[in-house]
Amino acid sequence: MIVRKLDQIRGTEREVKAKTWISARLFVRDDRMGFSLHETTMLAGTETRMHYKNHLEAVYCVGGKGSIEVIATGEVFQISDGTAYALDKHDEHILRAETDMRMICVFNPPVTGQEVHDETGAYPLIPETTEASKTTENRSA
Ligand code: 9YT
Repeated sequence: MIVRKLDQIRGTEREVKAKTWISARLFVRDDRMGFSLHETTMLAGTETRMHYKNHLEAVYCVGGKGSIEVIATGEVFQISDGTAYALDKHDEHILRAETDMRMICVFNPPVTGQEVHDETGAYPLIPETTEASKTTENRSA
């Protein structure tokens, strides 16, 4: 059993701050669940273009409001507490936050926690290390 609290993640390397968002990674690849679980706050008044070519992502909004634009179709969906979306086609999209938006995100494959958005708004796939080194990874971080 692994139990984590946001309070334990704030201010550590598992909390990543970008210009338009702050994300706490509750579970990452090292936890060996097959997905990663994040709480991302999209900051009020910002827009973020993303394209996760290498990952599937599902997002559930539990606070705040804004919208998502699907680049391929031009569709815009309003997002508020209780709205979920799945980027099942690796959809390129723009998130616009009217207020701070509290988003619970799941990534498959899991992120390692070290990724940064590349110039296209994607995260690279980071190759697994050897079996030997996996056993020495720190699960308590
Ligand atoms: C809401 C959203 O798009 N979250 C993406 C994940 C976040 N950028 C992170 O944890 O890296």
